[in-house]
Amino acid sequence: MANFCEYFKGIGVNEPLFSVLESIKKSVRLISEQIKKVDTGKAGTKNVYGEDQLALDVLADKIIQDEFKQNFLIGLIASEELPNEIKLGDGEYAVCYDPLDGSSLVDVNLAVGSIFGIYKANSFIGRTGREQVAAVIAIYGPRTTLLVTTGDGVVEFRLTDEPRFILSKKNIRIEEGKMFAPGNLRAVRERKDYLELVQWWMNEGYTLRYSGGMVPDVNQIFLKGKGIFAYPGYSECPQGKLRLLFECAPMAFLMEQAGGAASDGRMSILDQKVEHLEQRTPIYIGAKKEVKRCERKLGNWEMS
Ligand code: P6P
Repeated sequence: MANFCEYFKGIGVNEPLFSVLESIKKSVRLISEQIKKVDTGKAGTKNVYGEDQLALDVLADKIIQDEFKQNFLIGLIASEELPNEIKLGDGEYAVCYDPLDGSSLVDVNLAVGSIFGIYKANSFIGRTGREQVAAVIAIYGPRTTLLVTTGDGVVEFRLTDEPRFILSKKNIRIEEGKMFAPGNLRAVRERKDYLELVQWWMNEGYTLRYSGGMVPDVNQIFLKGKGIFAYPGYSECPQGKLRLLFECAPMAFLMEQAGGAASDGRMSILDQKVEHLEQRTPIYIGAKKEVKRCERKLGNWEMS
């Protein structure tokens, strides 16, 4: 099987973008090694959302920052764990990332992930996800894998014992099939539209697949080639919990590249403009037909 370099050179990815992907790849390998051995306790600090940071959150962020600071092509970064975007230099690439999404799942030994969105920009403010030139998710599970798109479809790489990332799946596509990942289920207490949709999925015999980690939950949709992940808003958080820039936009780019869709209930996630780094959005991501169903059933909800 092709390795990371052979694959991207083979599809004509230019040297600068490949160099950025290499920096991401190396940081993922280092994080994968640390997850296995580092304490899963709290770091004693909070992120910009007031959420307790775990030692692993802080460590993963440091690993990524250290890697990116060594790549002069990366001129701007933004991390879900930091309050502001950081200018590193004059590099043409801007990389936003969630260093360890779902990190609290590590202490119950469930899979977690990292999420990266790559732009050519000198600020993330004002961008839309459609401007991304690449997106990567890393899944730290029984295996460490990467799903990558540079705008030419979606492929998977698997980390071997060498360690090396080898191409493990090409041309990942989303078709149809009955699998659902209903996030924020607590919302059904007030959102009858969501309650009715969840009941519809159950009555139709959909298979429930929800771990509480967005990366493994959406990765499952990519690899099974079917399904829908939903995380709606409700009165306590009208825009939902998930962040546009760090989580939803990179996932949406990958999903559209695999023939799926991602919506906030009314428009493509990729067409939402980033007004501020902490921006959250409801998200319905997966097979096109499933996303359309969510738009029909949930798209008219307004905070009452
Ligand atoms: P809930 C993890 O904390 C996360 O940010 C996503 O990875 C995941 O999809 C979501 O929150 C889970 O949220 O409300 O089910 O705990």
